[in-house]
Amino acid sequence: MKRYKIALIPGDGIGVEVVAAALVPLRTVAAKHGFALDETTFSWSCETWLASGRMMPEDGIDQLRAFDAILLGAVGWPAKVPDNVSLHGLLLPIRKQFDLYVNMRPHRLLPGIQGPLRKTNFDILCIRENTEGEYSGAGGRVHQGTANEVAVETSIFTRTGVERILRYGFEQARKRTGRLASVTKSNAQKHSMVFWDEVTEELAAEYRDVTVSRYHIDAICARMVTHPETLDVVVASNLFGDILTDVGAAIQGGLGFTASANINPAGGVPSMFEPVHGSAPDIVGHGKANPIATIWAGSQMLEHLGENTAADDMMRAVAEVTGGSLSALTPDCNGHGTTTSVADAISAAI
Ligand code: GGG
Repeated sequence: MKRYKIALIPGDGIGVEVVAAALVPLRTVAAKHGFALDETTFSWSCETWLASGRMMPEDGIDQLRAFDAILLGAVGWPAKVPDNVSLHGLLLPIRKQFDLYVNMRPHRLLPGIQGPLRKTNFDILCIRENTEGEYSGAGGRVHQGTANEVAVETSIFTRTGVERILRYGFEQARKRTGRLASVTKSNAQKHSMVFWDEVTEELAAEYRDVTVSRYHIDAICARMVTHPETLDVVVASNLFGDILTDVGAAIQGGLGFTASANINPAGGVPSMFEPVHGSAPDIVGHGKANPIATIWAGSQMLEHLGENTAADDMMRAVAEVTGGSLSALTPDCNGHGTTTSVADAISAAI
């Protein structure tokens, strides 16, 4: 029997609840399709930071290196730990150290889910650059606490970084409907974003079968609401992709539905799968968290591991449950279900 070593990082808040829930259908689908998930839990979180001053041990990245994949819940407990500390101490180092430069976030409505738009016929794959750009962490502050205080946050766009994420997007567009939207703000940002546009043009000459549209971030945010069906593969920088995928989450019914795959296409390191949502301290312990984003991320993980039939089976089961009685879903879908009852129903459908 094939066995996969899976590192679980439930993290903070509802991250703990949704990871525990997602494991139920994951174990069921693994048993059904004849493979095993060997799980190891790393309880790295804001609690770890409060106890040790670190979000993960110094050798945390090395501890994760031997795994086939990582399933992460959520990071952040702003009442006790500044959000920039928790993010730069756990999630971002994993993305950067393992060079998980592709962040793939699908946006489509599951059966039975209405969403806030009149339109339902959209299927968007957002591909966010995941290791550099506005999240580079380069910068600093001087003259802190004085009237002359200065804060500098430098975006870093390398040819390697921009070209490989766009190339990944072109390849995905080829596999889908042959349409790619490249997102910048190159009228205002005349260095980095003009460079992004130039690399897009260079690659477009190589991928003549792909139709390329260029959008400014503000325009594509609006388009995602008014004409989402006109978009297919969308490639954006780190920050723009993060913002845009919250719009994507909104149109697909909320953050409880949006999954995220952090991938190093070259392999050799564990890729990481997570729901897009955060730790949601306001609903912790209420059993209200929607587990579907994490279950969808689990399906992305299975696909990445090469267990495509199991991945499809899991999404079929998700669709069967969302397409059934809405009252069985969690309160974000106006249902009366709980995190565990939804996960159990998906497991039963498998
Ligand atoms: N599910 C992981 C999580 O907690 N995400 C919240 C977040 O703010 N992530 C930052 C990012 O993806 O850039």
